[in-house]
Amino acid sequence: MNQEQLLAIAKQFAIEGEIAEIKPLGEGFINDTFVVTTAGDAPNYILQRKNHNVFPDVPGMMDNILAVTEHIKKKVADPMRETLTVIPACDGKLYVKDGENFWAVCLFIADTASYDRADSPELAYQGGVGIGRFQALLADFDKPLNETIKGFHNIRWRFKQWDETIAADPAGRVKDLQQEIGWVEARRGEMLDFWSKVESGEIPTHVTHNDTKISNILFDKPTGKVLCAIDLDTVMSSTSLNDFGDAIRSYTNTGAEDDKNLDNVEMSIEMFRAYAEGYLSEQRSSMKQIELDYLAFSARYITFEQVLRFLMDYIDGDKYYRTAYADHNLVRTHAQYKLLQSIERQYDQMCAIVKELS
Ligand code: ADP
Ligand code: GN1
Ligand code: MG
Repeated sequence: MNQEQLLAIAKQFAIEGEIAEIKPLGEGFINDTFVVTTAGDAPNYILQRKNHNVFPDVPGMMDNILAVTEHIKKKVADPMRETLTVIPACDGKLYVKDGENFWAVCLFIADTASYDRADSPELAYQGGVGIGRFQALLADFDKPLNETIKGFHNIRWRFKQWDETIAADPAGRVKDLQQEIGWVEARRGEMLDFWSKVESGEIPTHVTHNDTKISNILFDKPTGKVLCAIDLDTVMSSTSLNDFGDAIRSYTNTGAEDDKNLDNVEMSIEMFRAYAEGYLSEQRSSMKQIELDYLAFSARYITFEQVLRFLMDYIDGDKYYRTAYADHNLVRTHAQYKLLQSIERQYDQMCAIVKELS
């Protein structure tokens, strides 16, 4: 997309001020994100092309985002900074449809920092506070939410997709992946056992974020404290354990999600403790015993799910995640599997920490 095309899209939103520049931001796996800078005192904006192959109902997704952010705004001291602000299009819709593509805009929150990895326990603690608070603010949200991605963290559904993808083998890669497929199959039973507890209602469901990696949290630059959860595309009803598990997958990894050097990848127990401490400081009193009992397990669950999803996409011929080179999804699979093994090795210690903190 060139500046002119981007400008033509941005101008269809109810943006204040004169647009000075539109620049790409970051390297998302799913959406394309741009910063819209305006001249003078007007605010800046985030413009996003939402990936409608991943999100089949972008209007429904935007309705979810508007509903939860309006709910949060009523409860916080600084409503323009402590959650996203959706900027509608000039015609009142929450998106602009341009051919095949859907676009959305929100306010750019200034004086914030975001990170790709946690480099201090203090940051991990703050991240835990951020997600704990996000869930607490939405605990009394009682409108139905659209299911923006079917069965997103439902491992029974993921195994259905997995079985179909392996049977179809569209890229002819299955024959070379027997070891990796074995990693997934060896854990099928325990993962389904956990999910049956969610299906039966034993583990309750709440409004959850569902994509809690560290880059989806904004921190306030002047104070270093957590400000808000962003990237609300996957806000849906699920177990809050998924938000904890996905954050642990991200904050505790001593390497990168796609590290080629597996020696870099371990689960840092120090970061685990810090994140759990922050999260429980907000959530401890509202959690059921069974949620505490499975808190540490959720890190195994979500990291396993990520191994399955990266490998499934590789088998499928790389259709879901954006990749930077030919076997990127396989590299991600190996790095996440190394992390899963590290989590499994330290699981007893993780359970002991949760017990101590709760
Ligand atoms: P993606 O779907 O590509 O992951 P995100 O919504 O997470 O897109 O945005 C990518 C990055 O852009 C974030 O990690 C953050 O650094 C920055 N960002 C996104 N929204 C805002 C915002 N409203 N204010 C400031 N920075 C933002
Ligand atoms: C994607 O959109 P982003 O980059 O925040 C993915 C997550 C994965 C993550 C892995 C909608 O998150 O589920 O955990 O990549 N989001 C979607 O880094 O599939
Ligand atoms: Mg993101």
